Order: sequence, then structure tokens, then C-alpha cells
Amino acid sequence: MTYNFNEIDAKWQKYWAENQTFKAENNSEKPKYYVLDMFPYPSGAGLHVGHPLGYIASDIYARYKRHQGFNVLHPQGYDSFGLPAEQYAIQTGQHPAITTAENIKTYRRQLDQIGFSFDWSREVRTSDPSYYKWTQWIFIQLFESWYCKRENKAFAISDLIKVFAGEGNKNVEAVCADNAEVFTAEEWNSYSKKEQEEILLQYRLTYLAETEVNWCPALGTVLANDEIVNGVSERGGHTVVRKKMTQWSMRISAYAERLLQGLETIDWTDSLKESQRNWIGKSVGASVTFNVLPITNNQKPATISVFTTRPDTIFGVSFMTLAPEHELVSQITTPEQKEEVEAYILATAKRSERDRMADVKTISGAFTGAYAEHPFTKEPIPVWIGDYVLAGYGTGAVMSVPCGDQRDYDFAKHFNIPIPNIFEGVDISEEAFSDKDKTVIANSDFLNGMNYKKATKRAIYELEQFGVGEGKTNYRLRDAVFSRQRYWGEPFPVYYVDGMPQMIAAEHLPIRLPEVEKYLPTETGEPPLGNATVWAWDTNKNEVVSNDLVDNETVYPLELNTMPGWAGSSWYFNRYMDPTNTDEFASQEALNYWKDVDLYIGGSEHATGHLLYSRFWQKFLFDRGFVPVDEFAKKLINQGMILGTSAFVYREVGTNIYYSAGLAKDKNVQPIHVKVKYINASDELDIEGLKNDSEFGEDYKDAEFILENGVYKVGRDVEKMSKSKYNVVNPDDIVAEYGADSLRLYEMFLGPLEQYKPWNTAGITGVHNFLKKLWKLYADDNGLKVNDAPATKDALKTLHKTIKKVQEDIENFSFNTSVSTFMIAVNELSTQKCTSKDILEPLLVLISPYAPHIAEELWSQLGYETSISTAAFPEFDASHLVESAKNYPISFNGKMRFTLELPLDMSKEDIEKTVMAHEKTQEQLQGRTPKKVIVVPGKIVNIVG
Ligand code: ANZ
Repeated sequence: MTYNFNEIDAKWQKYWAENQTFKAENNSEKPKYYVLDMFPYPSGAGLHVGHPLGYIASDIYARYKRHQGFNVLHPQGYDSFGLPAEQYAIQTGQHPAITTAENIKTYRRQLDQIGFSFDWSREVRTSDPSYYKWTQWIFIQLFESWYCKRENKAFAISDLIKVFAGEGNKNVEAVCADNAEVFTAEEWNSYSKKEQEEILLQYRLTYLAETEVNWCPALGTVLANDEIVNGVSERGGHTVVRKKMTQWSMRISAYAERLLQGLETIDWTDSLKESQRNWIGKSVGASVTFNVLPITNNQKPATISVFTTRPDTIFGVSFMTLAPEHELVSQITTPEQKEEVEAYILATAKRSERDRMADVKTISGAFTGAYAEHPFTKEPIPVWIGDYVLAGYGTGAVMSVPCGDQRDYDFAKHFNIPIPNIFEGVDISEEAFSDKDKTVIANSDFLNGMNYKKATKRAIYELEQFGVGEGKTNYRLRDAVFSRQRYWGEPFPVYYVDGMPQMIAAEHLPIRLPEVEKYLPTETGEPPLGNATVWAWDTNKNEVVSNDLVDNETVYPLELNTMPGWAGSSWYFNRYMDPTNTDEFASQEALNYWKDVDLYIGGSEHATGHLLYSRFWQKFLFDRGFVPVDEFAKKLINQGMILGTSAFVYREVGTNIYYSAGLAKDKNVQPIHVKVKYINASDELDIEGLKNDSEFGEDYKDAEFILENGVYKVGRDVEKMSKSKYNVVNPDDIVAEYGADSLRLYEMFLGPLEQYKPWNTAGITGVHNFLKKLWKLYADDNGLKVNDAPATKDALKTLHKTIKKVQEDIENFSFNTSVSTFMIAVNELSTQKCTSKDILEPLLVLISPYAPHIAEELWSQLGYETSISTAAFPEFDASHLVESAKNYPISFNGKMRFTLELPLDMSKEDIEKTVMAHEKTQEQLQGRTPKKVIVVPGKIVNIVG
């Protein structure tokens, strides 16, 4: 019986699929456990060994939980809308649905090869109409909802309409547009339908509004803040500019506080929580209103409202600064300053918000000529504009306190604005400032001598008394733009009547993506759906009809934007609970049984995108009674990345000569990535392989390779694993050569799950040899060796210490240490020549989450007819670890002379008798009779005299 891993892999993968071994039941007596992976985007490049890392970890956990008697939901699917398939469609004309289906096939084959225990009967694909029907449905629910600040919860918009009609909006405390106006019931009832709809858009949780967006000309679409990295698009690294456009947005800002509070209730990593906290960016302070002093009698009275986190510094305000885009700038600027101000605004418009935030060195601004009045001292304060003040944060205006704020100080210095010091004689060093209880407030009427906290409270109280300000909390979190000018995304279930968006009734969903000739924007600059000729909504027939029929009476144009990539991924975890339901996104029964994800494993790059949006949608669905819990994942772990070890050849610049690494140092060379498959374990290049690689055509055919010691050595460097760096290792190759279990074990063995670690294929032989040794423990050329022999004490000890360690490891997600524990166990049992079924059967169960194929095979060889996944996890019994004997040091007058192993339960008298009778004792005593024999059971024996 030999270990034929390829055969074993195929046999058991087929068995699991045919028997639906890992199908989860919705109505089970067993306790539930939901293990989720972040579903992949099926790209054309397929999987590399970095991708399955998290999947292997979660699979081990899922299998472990099954052994423990849980009904485990461990699903997988595809986040299958997205840019690459669309870009490919633009280049080749092939429909993204076809590309996507092909890529999914490859992914599925690759995933299957690794032996994951997914319940494939629950697969979801976000680009499937039966799935996106419900994404559209959730969008409609958001449109039909508003957020009540008093109750801190979302409600149906129909309730709000009733309030508007009954008493206007004076008592409504809603999260709504800044410019929402107050109206009475009579006014509301006198508004036209369109006017009412316009007002309601200011309250809906998803709304259409003109917003400043991040526009990426190269991709032809807007991007969300989290899709921009270092000022350029995350995909492709293209330039991003600010642009005003009418877009769908999600009022996620309504949930800012709850998103923050909710973090306290979930077991997610600290770093991830911290990213979300920073992204939400809560600041507690006050808003203060300053009156602008009129220059001429007929100037409109103006007020500037600022947001400050330091109302206690109000007596240190020596000027004010508005963002250049602030709406008051043109109104208050004096004729003398007009030219300078306008020139400055023009100059600053070219700088992106990110540049403005990042650049703290360049100080620029202009004086408006206007003055505001200090709310307490009534002193005139000059009003400036400066681009360090951002239009989109707070009120877009600040009260500048040079003696308290560095940027204000720099600005005042630069423009020679007088700097009064309210902190005179007070230590305002950074340490003193950060010590919030230190008394730092001075030179003010009512704040004198108070500490920071008291002064802040008192300042807010005084502002409120004077009616010039109030306590205010600000969040950095902005509403999220929700439309994309792309083809391959969910269509909105929206048509337009007189410019106002209307929802298509839920019973007519899904609204399927229309066919288009071209996937590019139209010539008039409309999104790709503008190319569709059958893209109008017939309100009589309730179906999509030809654009020719649009009459704006019964047939209307449909929305041309599509939803962003994060739409489908914001709720997919709920769909897995009941994936084929055609009446609801999931039944209440299924939702109440599975509730939430118990363990979610995925990449930390989704911290402020997917993981924030999903929490938002979950809270919304909870508010409206559609889901039973308001956090979707109890525990979350970020797996680290597997890095590739890139290889380089060194080309002399301008030539076709390549120098071996050791010779390249003092040459003018350029390192070029080469495929790692041409490199052996000694970093030597297979020159012929490279020359014949068709991907590079003639590139290397005539190249000259300058060798050192007869070989060409490549340079190596650890980088992110990526196709473009030619350092990817394909799991298919590993599985073919070593088997799926070796791949699984090795990925875990590389190091702690959360860490970044380089891949090195050469290292896999270690775990592979371990599996061969494991096999040999059970079988040899003559067949199975396992028998009914009673377990020895040593073997029981090995088994039980392994159970203990592996169980602890799995529960602490320390999978790498389990692998070494298995190695130790197999070594010990091999040395002990263990063949006992009582030891080797439970050992298989322990290993099966990690190496399920070999475990299943040996399990069936042992005579079992059901999958090993149904076996109970072995119970740890501490009594086997208790030592039964002690190796006593035997001393003579305090000097240890020899050791003697005696049973631990031997009585004091018996120990003394046995030691005294021992020949070595006789040898030491040489006939003498000792004065005293001291016996400390379990410790020592000392013979005195
Ligand atoms: C007076 C003051 C005195 C301030 C002082 C700070 C220190 P966070 O914590 O980020 O919320 N600010 C307000 N709006 C701004 C905007 N649109 N662009 C740039 N800066 C803005 O910071 C809030 C503080 O940043 C506010 O408190 C305000 O300056 C400034 F010793 O007001 B402070």
C-alpha cells in the first residue's frame, strides 16, 4: 500500500461532491456555526498560492467545528461584477458575462483541487440576476427609508410623509441634506408632486444629489474614497480629479455613531477597528457663529459658522480662515481685495483635496478685506481664505488660534497677522497640551485658571447662553457615492419621470442588464448603458422596452449608471443562509437560525470599504426588521499575505547581454523579472527554458548570458506575489507534484496566519515527507498495520498531549504550531512502533481538518464507511499526561551518584527498601551503615553518613 496522493485527492474530492458531505442544514438540532471567507473576484489570472491561505485556515476551522458536533455553514461564491471583465470586453468585444463564467470555471476547478469543505449548493454570484434582484431590492428599501436622530434608527419614508402632511417638518429630527428647509403642513400640502419628491430626496437613505466626486478620466468613472490610494486610482494608478456630478449616494453618515459604537461589541482585530475609527473620525467640540461686520450699509448681513474641537481657546482667536470654495467668499470680499482673492481661488482649484491635506509646508492664502466680530469681546477679526481649510469638513471655516494650533500659527507668521498669546506664562509645550487636566487656559473672562475639560464645558455653556454656538460632534465619514459609469454592475431599478427618480416595484425585479454593442461611454459622454437600445420602462406593461417608445407619459427612460463593486458584497453573507429563495433575500426562519457569521476570514485591505459598507447595510436591514442582528460578523481575522520570491536577470543597458548576479554589481545593468519556474533551489537560471518561453517571443532568443562558475545566478527579492512580477506560484503545480494535503499543510506551516511571509517551494518537501511518514505509520507494503493491540502508556501520552495542543492551537488560530505538533507526534509513535487502533484512529481525526484527503483514505482503510468528517473530535484525558514514574536522583551526603526510576505511587518505606537493596548503593556504602536515609517522594533520595 503506497501513498498515492493524486489518486487519493481525486477519489475523496469526488466522494465529497457526490455525497454532499459538507451540505449545511437549515433546520438542525445541532448548534450552528458559520465560517465565512471573503468571496473572490474571479480574475482571468486564476489563483496563485497566496489566495488560498485564508481559505485553508477557515476550512480547518470549519472541519474542526464539524468534528465538534456543530452544524457548520461554510459557503463560497463569487464577487463577479467588476472592472477587469469589463476592460477585457472593451478590448475584445467579448461579453463580460462570458469572461466571468470562464474565470469562475477555472476558480472552481482550482478550489476543488485543494479539497475545501464548502457547501457548494449555496454558491452565490453577485452578477447573477437571481442574486442582484435582491441587491436591487435592498436599494429600493434604502430609498424608501429615512433616519430619525431621536430614535437613532431608520424608518419608512411613508411615516415621514404622514408627519410632513400633518405638521410640517419642524419637529422632525432627521439626518438630511444641509440645505433642507423648514416648512409647515400647509406648505407641504401645497407643493407640487415634483417639489415634494425633491424634498424627500433630502431625507432618503439613498439619494440623488449633485456632489463633488472623484472622477477618473482614464477609467471613465467616479471612484469612492477607498478606491483611491495615494491620490491615484487603486486599479491602474490613474489620475483622479474632483468634479461636480449628479450621483446616487448612500447616507452612511447617518450611521457614523452606531458604526463606531458597534465596534465595541465585535471581536475584530484592533488594527482593523482602529482603521474604521479613524475613517469615521469622530470629533467632539462646538460650532460657533461669528457675525461679519458690514462694510457698506446695503451689504447683506452674513454669519460665519465654524467647527472647533477647542472652544476653550475662543479668546485666542485672532483671525478666521474660510476654505477658498466657501459660499460666503464672494459675498464678503471687499472690492479692493477682489482681484487677489479670485486669483488665489483659481490657483488653489488645481490642487486636489488630498494634496491640500498632505502638504503642511506650503502656506498660502488671501485676505478678503472683511472682518468678523468676536462673539464675546466684540473685537474685529480679519477674515482670510486659505486652502489648508477643507471645504468638505465641518463647516469649511475655522476660527484661527495661532497660539493653540500649529497651522494657524504658521499662517499668522507668514502673513504677519498679530499673535496674541492667551497662554502667556503658561506651559503650552506639547506635553503640557496633551495633559488634558493641566491648567492651560488664561487671559479670558470666564475661563481663567480652569483645566482643559472644565474650560471646554464652560465655553460651550457660555456660547449657548449667548446664542452664538452650541456643542457639536463632527464625523469625517462622508456619504458614499453609489453610482458608477460602467457596464458590468447591477442596474438600478430606477426610471425617471420629469427628471425625478422612480423605483420599479419589487415584484418586477430583477431589472436585467441590457445588451449593448459597445462597452464604452457613448459619444455624448453618457455611461455605457446609454448604448442600449432597449432600455426604457413601460409603466403599463411593467417591462423594459425599446427606447423608441419613450413618450414620458407611460414609457420613461431608465437609469444609465450601475451600482459600485461594493453593492453585491455588502449583504452576501445573508444570502448564503437561504441562497435559492425567490420570494425573499432570505427567509426569516433561515436568518433567525444562522443569525450572523461566527468567524470571518479575509484581507485587511477591505477595512474601510467592504467591511464598513457591510456593517452599514446590516444595521439598516436590522432597523427595518429584515435581519435579526445588527452586526453581521462576530469575529474577524485578517490573514497576512504570502509574498513571492522574485527572480531577476541583469541586462546591460542598451545591449542584449545578461550578467550573472555576482558579475552585475559594477556594470550598468537593469534588473528584469523572470519567471520563478526557471530557477532551481540554488538560484540558478534554466537559460534554455527562458529562451524557449513563447510568452517572451524573441526577447531572449539571441541574448548572451555571462556566467559565473559555469552557471547563471539570478538575483532574488521578496515582493508581493503578482502575475506582473513573474513570481507567482500556481497551486495546480504544487498539488500535482505533492498533493493537496501537502499544499494545505505547507501554507499553514509557513508561519502565523496574520503575518506576511515569503513562499519558498523548496520548503514543501518537509511537510510532504511528514505525510509519507504518517502513511507509513498506518500501512506498509504488506497493507494496513493497524491492529487491536492495547495502547501503551507512552503512546497514550503522545496522543493526549497532541489532542491538547492541537485543540488549543485551532482555538487560537495558531495553525502553524499544530503542524509541528503533528510532526512530533508521528515521530514519537513511529519510534514507539505504535500500531494500536486506539491511538491511530483518534490521531487521524486530529489531522483530518488539516490533511483531509489522507485522513479520509486511511479512515476508510480502517473499515469506516462514512466520512471522517462525521467522527467526533477526540476527548483530551489529562490522566495520560500524569507521569507514572520518577527518575530519582540518588545522593550520598548531598552528592548525586546515580539515578533510579521508581513508580510515583511507591510508598516512602518501599522507596527506601528498594534504594538500599540496589547494588550501586551497596557499592557506594562499601559495607557502612548510613546514619539517615532521607526520602522525599517524587523528588530525591539522600543517604547521609
Ligand atoms: C480652533 C482651534 C484651536 C482648533 C486649537 C484646534 C486647536 P479634528 O480633530 O480633525 O476634527 N478645522 C475645523 N474645520 C476644518 C476644516 N474644514 N479644515 C481644516 N481644519 C478645520 O479637528 C478639528 C479642528 O480642526 C478644529 O478645531 C479647527 O481648528 C480645525 F488650539 O478650532 B480648531
